[in-house]
Amino acid sequence: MIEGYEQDVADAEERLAAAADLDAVAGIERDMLGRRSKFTEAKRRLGELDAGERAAAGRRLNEARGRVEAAVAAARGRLAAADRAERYAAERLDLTERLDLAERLRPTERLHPAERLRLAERLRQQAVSSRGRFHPVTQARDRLEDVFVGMGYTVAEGPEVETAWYNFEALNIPDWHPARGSFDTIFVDLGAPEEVMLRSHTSPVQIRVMEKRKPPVYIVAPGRTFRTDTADATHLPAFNQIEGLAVDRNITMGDLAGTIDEFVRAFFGREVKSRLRPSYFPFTEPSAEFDISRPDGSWLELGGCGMVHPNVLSNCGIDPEEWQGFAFGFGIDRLAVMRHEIDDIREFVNSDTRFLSQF
Ligand code: FA5
Repeated sequence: MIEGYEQDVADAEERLAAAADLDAVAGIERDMLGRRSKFTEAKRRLGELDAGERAAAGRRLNEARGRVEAAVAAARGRLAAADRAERYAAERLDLTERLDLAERLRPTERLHPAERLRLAERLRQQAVSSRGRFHPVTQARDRLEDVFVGMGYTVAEGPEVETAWYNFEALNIPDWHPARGSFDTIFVDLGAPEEVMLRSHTSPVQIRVMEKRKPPVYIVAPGRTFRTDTADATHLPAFNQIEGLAVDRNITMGDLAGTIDEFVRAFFGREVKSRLRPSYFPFTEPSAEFDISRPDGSWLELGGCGMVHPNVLSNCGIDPEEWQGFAFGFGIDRLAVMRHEIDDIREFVNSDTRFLSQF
């Protein structure tokens, strides 16, 4: 009674691996492990064996059941994943769909006018409630602008394609400087003699603003930035930064710390812990990196900041003896991740409306 399982188990494994749906798996499980199965029957009859034989037979039986159970679990896992993928594909929204009310009302032509009116109003409300909304990163950008405008800053912009002068040199990063390597720059070949690239940070906007405007200057510059970074839970190759620049008389590191503190409170609207760590950027001296605490107690780096380097001011025709400044550059996508307690920054670019409609 305990022989011949090897073949039964191998057959079951094969059938489970080929099972096309969860019902088929349940059927095989019932046949093999159910109350009326050969295994259950054999277990009942173990008592008929003498003690020596019983232990060995019991072990063999358990082993065989274990293999079938494992194959059932594997088949369920495989089919559940396939089912999920299929459901996601089926539920995907066609964002080009147009809500054509006139078309949808055509079958109601024979209804009483009052009834038609009620129906039209219901359809209109449905259309309004399924209307699109701003992407959470755009919402974060708007909110950041509001916070800084409230603090007296104006909003500046710069191009996404930059020359080496703006992206690096004017920022005190000459071409021999090792810091150039740390920006993982994406270069663009436009056939021009000068080096052209997708900007690797929003700091070039500092230069563009200071070239045109004389101090005092208080600006923020949000925008897209690009690096050869591989996407992971905290990185995207195309991401957003917000640059801040304040140039005035008698500006100190204390003003910088106070500004960051104020912005964190206004942006998050709750108590979050933040810290400044000494760091290095060629365009600021001294420099710091700015982290905020995650719910699990770990720290996420949000950006860099520091006192504008005198060479950067001079490069823009501003006398560093007379004027001082501070600057910062934060990742907007990371700010949005923190604000909504999202685990993976890649969610922002998957364009899954079920995810995006939560914000
Ligand atoms: C800079 O880009 C400096 N320009 C910041 C700065 C400005 C310093 C002004 C001093 C004065 P960094 O490479 O550390 O520094 O990037 C700043 C922030 O951008 C990071 O802290 C992070 O929040 C965000 N960031 C950088 N790379 C990525 C990426 N691949 N994906 C998402 N966010 C990123």
